[in-house]
Amino acid sequence: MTFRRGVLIVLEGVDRAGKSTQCARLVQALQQNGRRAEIIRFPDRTTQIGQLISSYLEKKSNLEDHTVHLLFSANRWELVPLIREKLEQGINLVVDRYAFSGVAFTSAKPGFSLDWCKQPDVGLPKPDLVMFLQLSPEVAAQRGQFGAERYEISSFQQTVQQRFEEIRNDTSINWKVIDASRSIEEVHTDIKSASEKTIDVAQHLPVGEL
Ligand code: DGP
Ligand code: NA
Ligand code: NA
Repeated sequence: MTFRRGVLIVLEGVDRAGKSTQCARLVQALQQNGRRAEIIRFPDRTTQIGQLISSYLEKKSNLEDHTVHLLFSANRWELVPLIREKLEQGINLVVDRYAFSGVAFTSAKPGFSLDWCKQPDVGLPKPDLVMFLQLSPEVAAQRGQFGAERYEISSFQQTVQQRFEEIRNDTSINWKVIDASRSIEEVHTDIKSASEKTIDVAQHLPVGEL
C-alpha cells in the first residue's frame, strides 16, 4: 500500500468573506467522505505569542508594526512541527488564513514592501491549494458592521483587498479564486470539489516550502 500524506489547504480572503464557515463545512465534508481532516486557524490566539497578537488586535496593547509582523509569522512557525506531524499522519489540514494574510495586512500599512513582508514566512510548509474567497467591499459591507478590532476599518480592508490581488500574481502558488458572493452551499460545492481534486494529486507529492 502506498502511503498518502495529508494535504495543506488554505482559505484566504478579506474579513466577512465567509472563511471560517467554509473551513468548518469543508472539514465536515471531507470527513463524511471518509477522509481525515482538521482545521487550523491563524492567528492561533491560544499560544503565548498568540496572546500578544490577540491583545494587539483587541487594542489592549500597542506594538511597533515590524514587530507585530514578525509575531504573526512566529505564530505560524511555532505550529510548523504540528502541521508537519499531521500531514505525515495522513491528516488533511484546512487552514483559516496563512502567510498570505500576513503579507496582505502588513503591506497595506505605509512603508512596507511586499518583498520585505514575505521574508519571515519563507520556508513555511507550502499549501497545496490556496482558495481566495473573493467578495467586493460593497457586498462585504452589506454583511454587517465591522467589530471593534484593529484592522476592521473599510478603507484599510480595501487596501488589503488590493494587496491580495498583487499577491495572487505569484504563480508558484496554486491559487483558486472563489466567488464568495453566492450562497454558502454554492460556495461550499466549489471549495469541496477543488479540495478533492487537490487531494487526489498532492497526496502523492512531497510537501513544498514557501
Ligand atoms: P481573524 O481572527 O481571522 O479575524 O484575524 C484577525 C485579524 O488579524 C484580521 O483582521 C486579519 C489579521 N491578520 C491575520 N493574519 C495576519 C498577519 O499575519 N499579519 C497581520 N498584520 N495581520 C494579520
Ligand atoms: Na476579524
Ligand atoms: Na476568520
